[in-house]
Amino acid sequence: MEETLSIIKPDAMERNLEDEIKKVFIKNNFQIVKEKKVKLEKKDAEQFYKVHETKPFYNDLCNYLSSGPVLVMVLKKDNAIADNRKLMGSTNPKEAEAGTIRKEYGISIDKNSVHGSDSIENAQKEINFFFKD
Ligand code: IDP
Ligand code: MG
Repeated sequence: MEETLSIIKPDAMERNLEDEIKKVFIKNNFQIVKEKKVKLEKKDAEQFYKVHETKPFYNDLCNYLSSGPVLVMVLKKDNAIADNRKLMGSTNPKEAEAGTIRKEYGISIDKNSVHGSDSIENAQKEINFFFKD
């Protein structure tokens, strides 16, 4: 089985969607093997999103991710990384397929409710970032 990192982002936490989104993962056969609620400092967000540091939206993105509590989870199932990306839907909720988390709950491209790792390498890095043990 494969593990991936998922984050319920501040816009969804703010709207009390934490339990509802967790149920979507469980219904889609993901096991939530680790979870913690954290409030990131901006420097943590900058490190987490370092791959985007040259993007014009980097500063806003880091301000946003550190603007309130987030729920960080390790999700496990066969093909967890790709299956989670599919379940999340496109980065822009307006372009996301019906039934995806971002289509259901996302507000805009920056407030799109969830993060999910995009590769085996990044999943491992992101899991270690939040759950070093
Ligand atoms: P992903 O979350 O679907 O993997 P990435 O390209 O890795 O998308 O971008 C990381 C996050 O940065 C997105 O989830 C989104 O919140 C934000 N983002 C991406 N592109 C834009 C943009 O063009 N404007 C504003 N925010 C963006
Ligand atoms: Mg990404």
